[in-house]
Amino acid sequence: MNKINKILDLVFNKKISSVIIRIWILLLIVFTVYKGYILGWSEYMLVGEGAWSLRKYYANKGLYSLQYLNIFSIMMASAIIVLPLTLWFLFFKSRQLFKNPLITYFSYSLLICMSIYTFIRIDTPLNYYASRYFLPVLIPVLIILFILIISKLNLKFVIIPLIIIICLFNFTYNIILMQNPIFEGSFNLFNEIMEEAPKKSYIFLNTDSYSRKLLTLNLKYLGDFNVIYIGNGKSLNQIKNKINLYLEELKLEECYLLSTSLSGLNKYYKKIDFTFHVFPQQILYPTKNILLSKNYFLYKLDRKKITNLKINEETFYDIGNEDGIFVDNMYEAENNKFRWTKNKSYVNLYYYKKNNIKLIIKMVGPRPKNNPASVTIYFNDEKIDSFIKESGDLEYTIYIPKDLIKDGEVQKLRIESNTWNPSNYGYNDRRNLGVAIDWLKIEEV
Ligand SMILES: [Ca+2]
Repeated sequence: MNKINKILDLVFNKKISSVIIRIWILLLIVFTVYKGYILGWSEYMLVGEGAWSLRKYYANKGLYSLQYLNIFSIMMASAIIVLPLTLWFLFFKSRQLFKNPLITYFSYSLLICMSIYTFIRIDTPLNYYASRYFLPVLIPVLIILFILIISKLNLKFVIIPLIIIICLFNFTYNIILMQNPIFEGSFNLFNEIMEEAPKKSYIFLNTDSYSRKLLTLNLKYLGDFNVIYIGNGKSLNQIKNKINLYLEELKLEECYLLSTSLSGLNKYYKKIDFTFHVFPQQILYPTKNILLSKNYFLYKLDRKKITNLKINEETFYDIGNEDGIFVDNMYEAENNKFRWTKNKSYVNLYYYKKNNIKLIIKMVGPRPKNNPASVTIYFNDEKIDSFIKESGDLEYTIYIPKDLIKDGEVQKLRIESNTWNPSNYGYNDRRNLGVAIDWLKIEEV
């Protein structure tokens, strides 16, 4: 015990602690500058798995990369000025400050937390979400320490401007968030479902995970429904089997199926359009949200109807016009006519027969002379063709052997290409555009 006390005495001695803490702060700064340089100006951190694979979007991008440093989000979470001021005072007023052992204690605590988010983990892909790591301990410690420092140094004259800066910073975001509510409009969706399905019915969800989160609890509480999630699978046979198993197990005669992916079923459906907002995946706190839309398809089913469920094949896909269920990862529809692809975009083809087919893709839109699109087409993840698309219209035909078609499932078409940015050519459009697609057509051969 004596030894521990002696160590504590040393560590909390104001001269020694002022040396330790100043060296510590210097190390933090030097390390952060060094790693910031590595992150922003080298390819070293481009590799990473899981969430860290997102580094390919932000590493090696110069100053832009630095927003992804944890220290940057810690500053964002504490009104920008609190952390730099705290470190400044600890460094330059250390002797005076460490007369108060509480300040010494909180300074060590802060530096331990800061070390975790610098030495151990320097960056985060989504700082806005990562803020939750800082909130429980680091931010309270920082704020308490900051208050202790202000009162110890008797900095009355800076308190008013400080409060103004902090309030301005926080209220700016709060006001913007209040002006852009994200959960607007979903009540209509629940109402539309409740109009069709009586209370306490069984509803099977065959949806993406966003819809699962949105619908499961809300339908349970609002309509007293029994909600069962059966995955996001797109194979009709799997869905039929799953629902049949549940009906047998629960001894049910009837149920409902709500799906985001099975648009081509032959009957019994009500289509519900749903528009909703999401925050964009970006590093700073969101100041706007993006409007997205989805189509839900509601089916009323019993055992007989389930057995008879067949899919109407679609052979014509009009992109840009009511195409929400076909397209994935493309830009918004323009003039109800076409959509631009990104460097990787998808079209879901509701074609279920094992046939040799040809797929005709109609592309439109400009493209700079010195930068044509080099397009590669994948069908169910198999590379099947590649070609060059220059400015203007192009109807391109691709032959697909029946071996590549998945029986009874939705076929996935992936379109990859290099992109061009119109803002580099004098247009007021900062998107990275691939090719503009007007329609696709399947013909059996
Ligand atoms: Ca079209």
